[in-house]
Amino acid sequence: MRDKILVIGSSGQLGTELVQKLRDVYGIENVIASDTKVTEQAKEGPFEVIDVLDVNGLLAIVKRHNIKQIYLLAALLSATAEKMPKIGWELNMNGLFNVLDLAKEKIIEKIYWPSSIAVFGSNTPKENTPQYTIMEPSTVYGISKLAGERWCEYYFNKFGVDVRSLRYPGLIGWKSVPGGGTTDYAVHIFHDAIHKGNYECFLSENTKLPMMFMSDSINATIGIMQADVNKIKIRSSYNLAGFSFSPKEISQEIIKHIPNFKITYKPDSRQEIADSWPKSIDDNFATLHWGWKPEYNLELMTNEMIKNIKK
Ligand code: AKB
Repeated sequence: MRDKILVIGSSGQLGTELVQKLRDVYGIENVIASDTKVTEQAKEGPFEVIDVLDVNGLLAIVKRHNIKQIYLLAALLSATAEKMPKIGWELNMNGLFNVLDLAKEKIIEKIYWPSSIAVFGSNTPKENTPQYTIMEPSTVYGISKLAGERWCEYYFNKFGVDVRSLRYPGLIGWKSVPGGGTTDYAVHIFHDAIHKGNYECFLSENTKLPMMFMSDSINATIGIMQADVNKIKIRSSYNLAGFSFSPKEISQEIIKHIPNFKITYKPDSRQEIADSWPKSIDDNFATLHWGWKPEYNLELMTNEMIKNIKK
């Protein structure tokens, strides 16, 4: 019998596509989607309402479905967590503890927990940011992700918890829209370009950030979870890279498809967050240890986004 998988926070940008792919791979009935309220996903397969901060509710559902693997996606992202620091810290940290403890107690066997490029800060080398380097995040989200990484490694070393993690760059997909992040502009720009012909960007034109097309991030996520246990040598979180661009560079790519597209710039509080993050990432360890390789670049991603949003 296959391991039953629970995806917590499954109706967000990543969860929407991850659940579909996990169900293709493991079967619809083996993947339980869950969020804090019922969403459209409930029509597509097993779905539960879960608040990850409610330990007893979480335990009851894990036992009812005999869950063996959890993908914990529920979190407040960078921009939202700055507005609600205490709630961001509480959700991002205590949610993780509740799931780590289920594995410590041997109730579940394997955890996926996403980290982020937000673990880096202004003093980190910006280009080709190495796996091991200065890490002084200046956002609530980044601080919670860095602390979470340390706890993941601690639970692995002390209790043998099989927790695996990736430091996602900005994720770009057409099936759902992100909310509360600093890299969100890279999705909104496509919708506005197609529907309105113009976009007002909340970051300045030369703000280069690491990004990734959604299908690559799904492949990386399932790839690290399926990798042989001996290949996972980093138990904090792996650097992960796709490609990097600035608002100006992505707008130039969009103009190849929509010649009249116009972008304007009105940086807001998210500019400071973006300025503290790396411009590009060295993900050599992910390649060496478990064979990570992205497929998409800026051009291929732009083609896919425009083709599918137009549909
Ligand atoms: C955000 O912008 O907050 C996220 C991230 C890079 O983790 N997309």
